[in-house]
Amino acid sequence: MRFSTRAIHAGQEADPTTGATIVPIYQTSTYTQSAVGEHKGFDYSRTVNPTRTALEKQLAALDEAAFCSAFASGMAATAAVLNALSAGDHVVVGDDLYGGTYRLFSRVLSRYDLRFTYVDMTLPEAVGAALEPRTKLIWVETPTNPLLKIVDIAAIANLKDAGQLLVVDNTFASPYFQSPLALGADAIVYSTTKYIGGHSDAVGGAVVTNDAKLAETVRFHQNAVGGVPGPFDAWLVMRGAKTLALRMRAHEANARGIAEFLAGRDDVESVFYPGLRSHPQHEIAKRQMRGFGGMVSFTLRGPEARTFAFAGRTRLFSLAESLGGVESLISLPARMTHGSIPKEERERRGVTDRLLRLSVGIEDLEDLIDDLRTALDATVEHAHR
Ligand code: P1T
Repeated sequence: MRFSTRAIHAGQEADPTTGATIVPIYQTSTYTQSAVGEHKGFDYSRTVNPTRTALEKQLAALDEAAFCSAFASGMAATAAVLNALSAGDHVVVGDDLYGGTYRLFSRVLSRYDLRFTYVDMTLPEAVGAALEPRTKLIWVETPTNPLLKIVDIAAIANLKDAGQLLVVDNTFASPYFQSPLALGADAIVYSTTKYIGGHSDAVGGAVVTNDAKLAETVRFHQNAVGGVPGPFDAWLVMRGAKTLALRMRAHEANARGIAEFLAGRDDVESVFYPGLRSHPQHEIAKRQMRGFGGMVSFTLRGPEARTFAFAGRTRLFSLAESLGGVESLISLPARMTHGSIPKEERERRGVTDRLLRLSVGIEDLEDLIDDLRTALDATVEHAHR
């Protein structure tokens, strides 16, 4: 079956008790047993819940994978993968990544004696050079947040040995535009809060894999640590995921239009969008993705004050964290999503106070461009000061 059919049908069997066509929200924490240990496969909702199970089957199918565990957030999903490691293990990580992932690695897990080396993953040789005998995990985000760098997943997969896991955070591309498992990754992590849920109304995460042993380890920690989504959130993510293909196509068409609009303005300094021919990894993106996604980052000419004024000036683009919903958002990563990375470190990586990030929604493109044009024109005097 093809993508949209899987998105709409996988895991979505009619309810066995009532025939309800849509999977019900099983809002229960527990299940009545007919005798001690005798039940219908459900004993306690941290361990298993039918609504969550339906979501997990659907999400596994989106990546044509065998296994999925759903989590209460993208961070809980990330933490569950890292739970597979032991003290003393080493991780190689990209140096441009979501600030919350950096915070989890640098301020929580490093206290458990896990070691992290950050490298520019657009250079596979830098990844190769960072590998150590104790390296157990290579953590890739691509496209990266917020600079939209593209990491060549297959090239990195070729570097690793059997004892090393390659995990790709596929949140920005979504399973519609990128299939990391087919490129050699061992597992995929999602924040389902973003494109998969798609409506900015639920927080969630997922780990997807074909590796039965890894799947069992993640499932064990899902239950043992307990970062599970409630039935209603699982249901919201599941409902959103059914329209992922339609939405991703619309996000991409709008993002492409906006990237081109911005690139054509004299008062815009640089535009980061993997779909632009000028993007340094455009060829890799073309090869490993089926589309370039809905995220666009850019910097304006002029002083920092203009960037701040502009960010507060758009009307359709709400100034807000997060991404991947139908509505457009604008953010200042250095002050918002990446604020937990120390300033010096952040700026070394290119996440300056002048970087703006758009999550381009699926409104009418002309309205979105009008909104940006109005805000740019209103702040243009700053640019020439
Ligand atoms: O917010 P949560 O569902 O826990 O997901 C964390 C996460 C993981 N991976 C990537 C690539 C992400 O972008 C995120 C969350 N990011 C934002 C909230 C943001 O605005 O960038």
